[in-house]
Amino acid sequence: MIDRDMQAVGRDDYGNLPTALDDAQLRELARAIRVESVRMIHRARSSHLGSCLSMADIMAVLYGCIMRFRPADPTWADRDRLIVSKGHAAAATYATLAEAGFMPRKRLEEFGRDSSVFAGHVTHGVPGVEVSTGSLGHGLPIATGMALAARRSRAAWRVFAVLSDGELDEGSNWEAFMFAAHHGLDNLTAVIDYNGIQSLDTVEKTLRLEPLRAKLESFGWRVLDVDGHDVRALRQALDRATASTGRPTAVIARTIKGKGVRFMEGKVLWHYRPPDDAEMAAAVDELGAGE
Ligand SMILES: Cc1ncc(C[n+]2csc(CCOP(=O)(O)OP(=O)(O)O)c2C)c(N)n1
Ligand SMILES: [Mg+2]
Repeated sequence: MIDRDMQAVGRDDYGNLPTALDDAQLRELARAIRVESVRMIHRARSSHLGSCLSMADIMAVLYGCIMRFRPADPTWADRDRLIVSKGHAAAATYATLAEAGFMPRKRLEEFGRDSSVFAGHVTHGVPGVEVSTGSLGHGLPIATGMALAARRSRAAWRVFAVLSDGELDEGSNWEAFMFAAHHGLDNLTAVIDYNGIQSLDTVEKTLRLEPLRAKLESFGWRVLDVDGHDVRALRQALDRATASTGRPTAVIARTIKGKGVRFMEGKVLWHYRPPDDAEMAAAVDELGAGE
């Protein structure tokens, strides 16, 4: 196991994490993202903890073994780009970036403070953030444009977008799905955090998405369907996605909202509600960091 402090992991001359963390290290990274998310949202009395816990493994795998980036040089021209389209999951996004080395973990304490750049929705200006998000349905259209730009400039960098399932209610996504397939953007990967819950109810009751796989395939995408909490399965899917030729890839990552904290798992409540002191302590205890 790596040290809980990812800053201590051996890095190359550019401050990068080792190119590929192993499965145990990826799980440890995901756990660190979850613990930080709990603490940040508790401290700021903010929202969207369930959303953050849902995507921790996806973020760990993307930053731990898939994406190419240099934390000491966040705007390195050849970096892979990630758009976190479910921008309400800001705590997990900032925690991932801190764990990946873009900034000291201490900076996460700024989350939700007045006039801090660490706003409650993913905000450009935080080291490593490509684009501000939060208004759902914009991330994939932006990622698609970036992927087309990379293609046209013959650049080798890839584009990833992390979307939520409720977010697919936004019609703009479907225009982007159509556009990306039309242009054969095989440098684009969309990861859909498919937890089955949106703000107020289940996806099924709010606006049915199924059959999602068939819909995406009919739009011309390659589709991979995986357990979104199994780091090995995620890694294999994302490796396959980046090796895809001729078509963009969608990874349907089946997740549980609130994953890792039993009393939050699968509950709509924790979309908005921050944990109180006792709930925070119980959550951190269960995640294994102690207090
Ligand atoms: C355009 C737009 N409409 C409404 C909202 C308010 N809102 C915030 S999160 C959310 C849905 C959350 O569910 P989901 O998209 O499935 O994300 P999850 O938290 O489950 O990953 C909504 C409707 C928003 N951010 N943007
Ligand atoms: Mg959802």
